[in-house]
Amino acid sequence: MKITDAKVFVGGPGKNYVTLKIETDQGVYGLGDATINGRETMTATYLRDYLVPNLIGRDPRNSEDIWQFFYRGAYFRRGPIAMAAFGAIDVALWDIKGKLANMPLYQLFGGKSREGALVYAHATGADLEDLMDSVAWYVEQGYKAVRVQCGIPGMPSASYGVADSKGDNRNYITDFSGIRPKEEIWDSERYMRYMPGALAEIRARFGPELKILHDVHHRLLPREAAEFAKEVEPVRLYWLEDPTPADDQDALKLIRQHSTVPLAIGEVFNSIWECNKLIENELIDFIRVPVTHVGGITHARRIVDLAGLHNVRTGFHGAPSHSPLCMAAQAHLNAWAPNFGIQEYLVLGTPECDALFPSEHRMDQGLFHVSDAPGLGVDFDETEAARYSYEPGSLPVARLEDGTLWNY
Ligand code: KDG
Ligand code: MG
Repeated sequence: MKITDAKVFVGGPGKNYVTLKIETDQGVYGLGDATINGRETMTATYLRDYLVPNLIGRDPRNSEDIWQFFYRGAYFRRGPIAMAAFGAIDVALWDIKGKLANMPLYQLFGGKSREGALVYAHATGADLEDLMDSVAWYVEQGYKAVRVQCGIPGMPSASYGVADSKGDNRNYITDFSGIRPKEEIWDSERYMRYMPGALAEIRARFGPELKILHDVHHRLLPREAAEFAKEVEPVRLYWLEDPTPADDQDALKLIRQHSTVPLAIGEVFNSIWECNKLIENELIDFIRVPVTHVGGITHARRIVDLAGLHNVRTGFHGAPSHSPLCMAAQAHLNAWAPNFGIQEYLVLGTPECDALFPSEHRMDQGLFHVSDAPGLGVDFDETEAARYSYEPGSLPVARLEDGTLWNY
């Protein structure tokens, strides 16, 4: 069996999804996602110029050898672009493997460990009242876990992840269009004075059962993060995400020494080498890697297994930066992984997105039910894809009030 062609598509409804389709001489094809927010043309170019020419003629069933060829064969290893590009290839090869076996991918991993995987939704508000309405909307839809982000009084611009309306019709206040990033102003002191009380009010309003998550989005210094984590302990968060950048990994010890709040980190990591020490030293509780950005299923499984040995659960990244193909790869891992925790959920559900990526995956009452179709269980409609093209866009940057560039 041989790979005969591989095509790369860039575009989608409101997002520059980078979609890879690998074709074979047996008519079976596989799909993968190489979307990387704000850098989409780079994974597309890496695939088209370097990886695809090296794929043609290979046996698609040898996904491990192909992974090793691209990883070890690239003398300058890793990095987000390379790993996301192999990630798309790897997921597409697993899709082919599942279709050849006539089995959904979770069966190839070891079968289902659960029916329905817990997901969390994004509730946001320009202010706390607006956020409370947004949380209430998700609770009414049956969600059991909700991430909460709201505007901070007096903060000159929106804080991370805030949207201006409720329910499923939300627009992030930040404008992601244009190649030059928008700039937001951040103030850690205002945030630290306001947010612990706001989280306590959310807990008081929604009671003990709701799983509440909060994303600090790398904005605090390690000492501030430790103080914040200590202060929010009574809220009993399901997790506190990215309280400080994980570049300085030893700094996370400071948070652990001062608080038992569960920590979720890793959405910007692209290999096991960025999280093995955090996992082995049990400095985190949830590993947030997105499957395609860590080189696909082959490498993600190694991270999941290592995490399982150290009581670290999965909480795969699922922001709209990933297409339903990445989400499907994660859904199959979520169905199987003995150390599954929760899945971030945003992508599936809009009619345009469903038309581009048809699938039988189903969300019900805050649980994700993986499809039993062979392979990933998601297709890609090339006629729909022809409606879209690359739109220049960029993630914003953050500055302090005095102009100092900060962590976004
Ligand atoms: O691409 C960057 C976004 O996906 C990221 O900012 C979202 O922090 C995020 C999250 O937790 O989903
Ligand atoms: Mg995050």
